[in-house]
Amino acid sequence: MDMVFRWYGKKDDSIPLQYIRQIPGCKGIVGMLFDIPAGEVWPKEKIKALKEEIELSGLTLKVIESVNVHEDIKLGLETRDEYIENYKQTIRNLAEYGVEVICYNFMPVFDWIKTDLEYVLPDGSTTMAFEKAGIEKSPEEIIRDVENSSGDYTLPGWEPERLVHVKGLIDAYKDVDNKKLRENFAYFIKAIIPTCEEVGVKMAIHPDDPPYSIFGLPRIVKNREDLDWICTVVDSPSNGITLCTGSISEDPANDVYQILAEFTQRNRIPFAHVRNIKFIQDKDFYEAPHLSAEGSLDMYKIMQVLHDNGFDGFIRPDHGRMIWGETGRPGYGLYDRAIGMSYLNGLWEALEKRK
Ligand code: CS2
Ligand code: MN
Repeated sequence: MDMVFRWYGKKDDSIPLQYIRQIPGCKGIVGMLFDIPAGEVWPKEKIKALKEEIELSGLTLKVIESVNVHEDIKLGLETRDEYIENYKQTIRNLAEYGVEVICYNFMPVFDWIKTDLEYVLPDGSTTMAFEKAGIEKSPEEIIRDVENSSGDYTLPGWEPERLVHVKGLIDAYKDVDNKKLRENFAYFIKAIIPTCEEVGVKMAIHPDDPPYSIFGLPRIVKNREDLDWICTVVDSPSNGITLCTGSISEDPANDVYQILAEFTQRNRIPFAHVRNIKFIQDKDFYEAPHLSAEGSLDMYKIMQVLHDNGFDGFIRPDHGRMIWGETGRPGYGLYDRAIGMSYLNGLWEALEKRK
């Protein structure tokens, strides 16, 4: 198991790599090139520069999150072939610089949706939350809220230049139901997996967040059955999952422990996002501190299932709260994610030493 930490790059992340290096047990960076629009090839020089910068601070770059999938691929438009070719070239370029895992998602229009990015907890820290009442707002209102509370930061999947077209994007999906989206996914994954196998890269799809339909948009990474279908449509270890414990658990019908056990046994989880959530009522929740006692998930059990089924991929703590006066990109401060990583490392050590 390798513990890694997400970082947005020198220009887009205020956390110095050296600080990340100081988190005990942190081995590497989950990196990205923030300024390359979906559909374009990630240039080798930029990948090389990123890798060198990260390695200079004593960390590794083996995981990328995300290489985003162009909307035309998800919509199944004729132009998709060109974007798929570019995607394959990006995979080759990343492999050349030692990348082993590429996290991505296949969510129409929105990468993830929360209704509150500064939900205040009793201890005064802030976190992200999702409340159904909030989703009754229009997509435009939600976007405005996200933009207002994200300050100077661009959130992944919420690039302003893309979101001005949101209404048109949502309309474009009116003829794409879950069945059609699955077909479009199958077309994409069948096209890219041979390249991944050739260069030794594992694709790792992130579950939909939240894992049910929003604004009438189709969703195909919601539950065990969807994950099974994905793993079966191309039966290769290169066609894997980023098992995000928070996202998948946002539907209380999903049994996160069972899903982790099954797909670890099937060798299809090269990357795990491990975080806790706390249900407020029904499906409403906030992103809780990682500690089991603070949320609705049993984090010991999550780590135990991974450990006991021989998990040997990458793990990162997922979103953290904003604490100790820190400001910045919601979910991606330094402190609470560092605390989360230490806690997960502690659980893992206990599991290793347990008789
Ligand atoms: C992440 C997702 O920050 C997050 O919520 O878990 O945005 C994730 O990076 C993407 O869905 C992966 O493509
Ligand atoms: Mn996640």
